[in-house]
Amino acid sequence: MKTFIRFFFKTVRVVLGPVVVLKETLTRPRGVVRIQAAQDKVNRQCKSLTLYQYKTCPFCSKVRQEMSRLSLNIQRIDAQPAGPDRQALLQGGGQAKVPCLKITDKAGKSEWLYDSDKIIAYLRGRFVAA
Ligand SMILES: N[C@@H](CCC(=O)N[C@@H](CS)C(=O)NCC(=O)O)C(=O)O
Repeated sequence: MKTFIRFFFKTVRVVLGPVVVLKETLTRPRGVVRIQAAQDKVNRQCKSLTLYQYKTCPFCSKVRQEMSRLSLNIQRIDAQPAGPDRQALLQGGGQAKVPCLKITDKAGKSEWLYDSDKIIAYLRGRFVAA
């Protein structure tokens, strides 16, 4: 069953991937404009965040659009190819699933947040009024 679901999503990504990328490019929101000091503060906060994603994943696209809307400069890591980044996602978060937001606190402890809706809710809760 798990293999079937992975195959299904892989097929959807291959077929619909270019559409997802094109739609994202054409509909990318303008992004909030903050005064420089506020944007600098947000940029510093974003340094503790990393988005594990695939370029052609529609759920990742949804999160990236929200990042654009909120003007968040969050590092994006392509976790699709087998390799150290995908391995880091699997080891840290427990699943090779995207999107996943890695949130690192001041003590260096990381939380791995899965699910596009939860990630978007987290970003809005933290940055909408920033
Ligand atoms: N409900 C989840 C769905 C996420 C999802 O299914 N992601 C797919 C990529 S489109 C995935 O990571 N599949 C596992 C894989 O490709 O190995 C969300 O909204 O984030």
